[in-house]
Amino acid sequence: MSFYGAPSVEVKAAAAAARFRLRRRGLLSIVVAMWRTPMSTVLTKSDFGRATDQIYGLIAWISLGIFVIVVGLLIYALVRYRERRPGELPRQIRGHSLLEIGWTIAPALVLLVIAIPTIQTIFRTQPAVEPEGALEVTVRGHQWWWEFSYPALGIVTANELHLPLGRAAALLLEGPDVIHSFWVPQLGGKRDVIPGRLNRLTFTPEAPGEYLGQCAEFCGVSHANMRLRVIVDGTEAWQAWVRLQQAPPAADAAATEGAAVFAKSACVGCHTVRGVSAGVVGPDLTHFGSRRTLAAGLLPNTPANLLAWIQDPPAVKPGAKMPALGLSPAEARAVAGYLASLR
Ligand code: HEC
Ligand SMILES: [Cu+2]
Repeated sequence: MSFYGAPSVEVKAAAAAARFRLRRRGLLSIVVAMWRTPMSTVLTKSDFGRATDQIYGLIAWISLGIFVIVVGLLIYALVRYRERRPGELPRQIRGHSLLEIGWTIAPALVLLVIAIPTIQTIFRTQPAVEPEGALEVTVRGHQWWWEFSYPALGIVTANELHLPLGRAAALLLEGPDVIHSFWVPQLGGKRDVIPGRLNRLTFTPEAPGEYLGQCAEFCGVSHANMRLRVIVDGTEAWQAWVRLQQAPPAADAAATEGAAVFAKSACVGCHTVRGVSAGVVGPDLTHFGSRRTLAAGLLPNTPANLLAWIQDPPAVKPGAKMPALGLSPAEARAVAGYLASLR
């Protein structure tokens, strides 16, 4: 399978279809695409997002007002002072103090009107203390994947952050290597993840769904492949997910061969499967089979993708910190089957 060679037939066909649609519907389709984008900052689904959106809205209305005033004055001047007789100039004004003071103060006032709610919102969205009943999650940015741990629940997972609907999530951001930035546009806020420093991001998800995110601070060769998703669950789905994650890993009885390969390979040095190994270099794999994606949202978690990954990670994801371990095809298939069964 080639991920970085020439684009595949499907990719070319999809691009051609998109170009065709674009030509047919032109501007409208671009507007629709912007509106439907899964990473839009203006289609917010959290209190934090709404707070920043209100400022966008205010700025947009102020800008519209200024636009109307400026264009109105421009049209007035064009008509009122147009050249009536050849060579005739309107009365020239220079050094009109009132005008000059006016057009200096007006922009300053506009900035002030924008600054007040902006500063208020910055303080409001950075609470010094966690809101009552918040769910605490430690987010660790690694080159090039995300680790999520829920200290109160004893859960550790990667790349897919599950949160309960309507409950404040208090994220504590830190990282072991370089600076990353946690960004899920629809949930609002972009926050740097800085080694040696604990940053906080607090928001309350307001609609169930799956929200895409992306590392937003260049962090090396696979920065663009450092994606994440936040899955906001209703009460039942959330409780079911917590129960599943807290349960011990439940490998298929048929996967004993794969379990043996895992246990005797280098895998155990880098990965945790609760009760089996305790590596911390790579993602916790205790319930890997329950994840939708692989390698920080790069690929859907399918048997074929998993096999390709286990055989040669850097071929799938440039620079990946998991080396190709030279497993035989049979071993790779067995261990892939074992991991997929860890639900
Ligand atoms: C040197 C440490 C190291 C070793 C050894 C290692 N891995 Fe990994 N593994 C990683 C790292 C780091 C990642 C995260 C890569 C990324 O997404 O950028 C990873 C990712 C993975 C993932 C994807 C997890 C996810 O949720 O996206 C799987 C599956 C996996 N490894 C399986 C294995 C298996 C099976 C072995 C043994 C054959 C193994 N790993 C050996 C470090 C290692
Ligand atoms: Cu990055």
